[in-house]
Amino acid sequence: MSDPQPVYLSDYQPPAYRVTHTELTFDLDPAATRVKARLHIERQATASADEPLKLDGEQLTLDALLIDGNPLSGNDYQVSDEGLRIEQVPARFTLESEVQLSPKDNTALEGLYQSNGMFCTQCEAEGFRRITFYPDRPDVMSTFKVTVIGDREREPVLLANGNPVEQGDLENGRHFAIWEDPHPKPCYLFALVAGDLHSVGDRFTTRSGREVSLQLWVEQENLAKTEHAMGSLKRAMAWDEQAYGREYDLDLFMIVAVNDFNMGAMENKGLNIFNSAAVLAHPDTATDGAFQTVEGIVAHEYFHNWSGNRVTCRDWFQLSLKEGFTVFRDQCFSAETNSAPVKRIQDVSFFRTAQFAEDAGPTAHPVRPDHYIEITNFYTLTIYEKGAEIVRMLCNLVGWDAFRQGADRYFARFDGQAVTIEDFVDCMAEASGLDLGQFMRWYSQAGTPEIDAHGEYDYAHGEYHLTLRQRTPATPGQVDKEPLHIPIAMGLVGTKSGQDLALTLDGNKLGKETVIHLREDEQTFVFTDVAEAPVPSLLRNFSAPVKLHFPYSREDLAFLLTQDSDGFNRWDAGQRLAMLALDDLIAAHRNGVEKVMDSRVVEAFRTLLADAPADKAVLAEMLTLPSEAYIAEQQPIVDVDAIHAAREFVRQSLAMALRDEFMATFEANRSSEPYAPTPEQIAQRSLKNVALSYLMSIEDEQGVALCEGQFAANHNMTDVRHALTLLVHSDRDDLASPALKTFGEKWAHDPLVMDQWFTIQVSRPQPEVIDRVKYLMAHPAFSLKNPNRVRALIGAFAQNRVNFHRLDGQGYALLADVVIELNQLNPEIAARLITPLTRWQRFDETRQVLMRSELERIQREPLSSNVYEVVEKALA
Ligand code: B3K
Ligand code: ZN
Repeated sequence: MSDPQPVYLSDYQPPAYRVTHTELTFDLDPAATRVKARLHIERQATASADEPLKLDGEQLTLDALLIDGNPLSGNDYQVSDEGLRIEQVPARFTLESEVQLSPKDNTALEGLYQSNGMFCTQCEAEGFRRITFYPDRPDVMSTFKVTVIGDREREPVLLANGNPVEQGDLENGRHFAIWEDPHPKPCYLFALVAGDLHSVGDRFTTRSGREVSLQLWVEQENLAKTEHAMGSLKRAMAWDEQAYGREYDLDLFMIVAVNDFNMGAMENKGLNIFNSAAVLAHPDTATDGAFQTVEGIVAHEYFHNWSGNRVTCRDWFQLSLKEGFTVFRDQCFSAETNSAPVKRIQDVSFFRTAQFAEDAGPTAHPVRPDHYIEITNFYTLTIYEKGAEIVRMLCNLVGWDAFRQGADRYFARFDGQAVTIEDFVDCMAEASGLDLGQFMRWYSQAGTPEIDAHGEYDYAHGEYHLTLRQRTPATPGQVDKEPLHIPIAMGLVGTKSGQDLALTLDGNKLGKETVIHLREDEQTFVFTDVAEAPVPSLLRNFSAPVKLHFPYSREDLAFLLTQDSDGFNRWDAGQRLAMLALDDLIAAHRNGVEKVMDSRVVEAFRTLLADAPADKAVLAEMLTLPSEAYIAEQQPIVDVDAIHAAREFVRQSLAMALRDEFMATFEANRSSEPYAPTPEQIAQRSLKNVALSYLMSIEDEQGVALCEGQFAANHNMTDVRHALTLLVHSDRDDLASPALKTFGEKWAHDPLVMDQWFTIQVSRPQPEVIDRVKYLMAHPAFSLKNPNRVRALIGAFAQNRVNFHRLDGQGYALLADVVIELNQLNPEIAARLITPLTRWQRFDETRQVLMRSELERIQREPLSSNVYEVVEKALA
């Protein structure tokens, strides 16, 4: 807890010693688990004979240490806070150690801990050092043999990675299981689970005929919530074979659901461990969104088996090598199993809201950072989502066929190795013949590039001149930025024909859509033989993670909204049009001027409703206004109240003007079909629920009745939750209170549903919410020790823009209090929770002072390295 020091990428040294084989024995006990390790260690040829052996280890009580069977005396080694050091070791030897640890006191949920009485592990990134002394770095890869000993009654099920080789009874009511994983792996992929678990099983036959047994392990009461995850797993296994030619490589694949988990899930070899929220789903308890999340995360973790496990990262600076690639893979999978345009719209809208904010704040960092204090703080939107956007750009630049060949090369060449981002990009360059030198800057340069575009149609010559200028704003520690290689997918839409025009650039006929490569600070592209005046459709399908500014008129946007052949850009045109109207209304609110609704937005929405696109899910997205968080990102100084007022005004104006259309849309999309999370049903429900939101925004009497009816009908959680949210967020306590009470009583036994109950209440726009948060923190279903509960209550409150940013600072103080308490219990979650406070520069002077003073209050505490790093950056 004293002045944590940064680690630098430039300091990377290959390991002096490797572990070729690891044998572990766990004698499980909540307060005193004993871990015996037998490590087969070899000095690397490149290391000198007097190189000391340094093993990582934290919070371990060392009871025995032997080299080749000979006990070491206290003078032969040193143990510090960071680990174990042995000055002299042979070139090749076995090291045996025995340590003791207390899983029940492990509230950080890293290493070996207990969740609801169940033993489980989380080792990525550096949790293994809390289990035994070991070179805890991803470039040390070893085979593992693991013996787990537990209580027959308390822990009837004993699991670890790989294949089961033996099990049996011991005396005193104990029993054991032995597992062997033949694939060398870094220790961050180690996993152990022991508890009273029940499984559902299934099978999958791989393309080459390997029979894989699939097991999903849960607590007994959750057995009915496993079907969707199992189906998702099988779809993911088939997809990876078909899309990437990747087969599963063991005879057994297991997923375990645990209640206390810091992240979504973990891709441990053969034994994925999941946050129960990311794996359990039942129509009565999970929304459509949750079903889709489960499918995406199950696929993501499965895909890691190749992109991450078989080929892993050399060091943690390369984290995006596995995460960016794997997110890209899961995005493509979900796009294929659901509505592809909607998947892209949802991903991009999240990205532009949350990752852009990260890039614009004090914790901005490159996709490959060059230093960190606490690697746990770098599991960020930049590493994951921007990393995925970079991989997507690569795919678009080289084309799918070359991309797939590049991926094949990568997996073949580096199988069983720990490698770097260059290794990946080199494979893509080799497969495509493209020079990706300049492209590599995407990995080292932080910040969101902005492109100022303008275009001119030359009637006399039938030419369209498109000029693009790029700049990337300074980010902490990176003032000067170099131009990036930016692929811009585009078309020119003829204003007369409404069609994509044929594109000719430098004499080359390019079809009706092309990707232009922006490489310089400024470039002009001259399209010739342009038959009519066009409106450009730029950055189609969000072909690069940039902000693109083009001086579109509202007429241009209304035109693109209906005419653009790119579904994503049609949606985006609607968002841009709404943004222009919102900007005016925000200004009106600030200046105390009467708000007037832009009739062009109303007419655009009327057209959408009358002449609806075939994909109802796309329509639902098009009818959804930019979120308050997204609007805030577009403002130079965030005025939370003006944004809220302006957005509400637009919602209500649309609802009043188009009341009958929304009513008709609602009626046309009601259904009493049995629930299924199919794309068609999800699309229909989302459209119906968007219509209901508009009706409820004006508390339309008939709308209220429909909403109450939907809540009471209890048809599925998507509809119930949506109706409950609308009732609770309305201004009517007579609607909110009884619904909350009914729901809370009905689901008191189900923590994941109670999380939704917490979130809905603390997201209310009404000002007394702050008291509600405090009251709910004392609710028996709440616990600061459970990350899901913290996210559902505290995390959700911090997203409640009008109330978190109250002018009396109470919202900030509440968050800081929780961060201070969690800093002791769970530093990883505490550090994540601070994020909204780190964005203080974006607000007005009064709020800046309040936010900073809370950060300073946190800074005065004795801090974990996690919280220390974030606060330090935020106040720098
Ligand atoms: N690889 C894990 C990350 C867990 C790290 C937690 N400190 C989840 C994933 O990306 O699949
Ligand atoms: Zn991942």
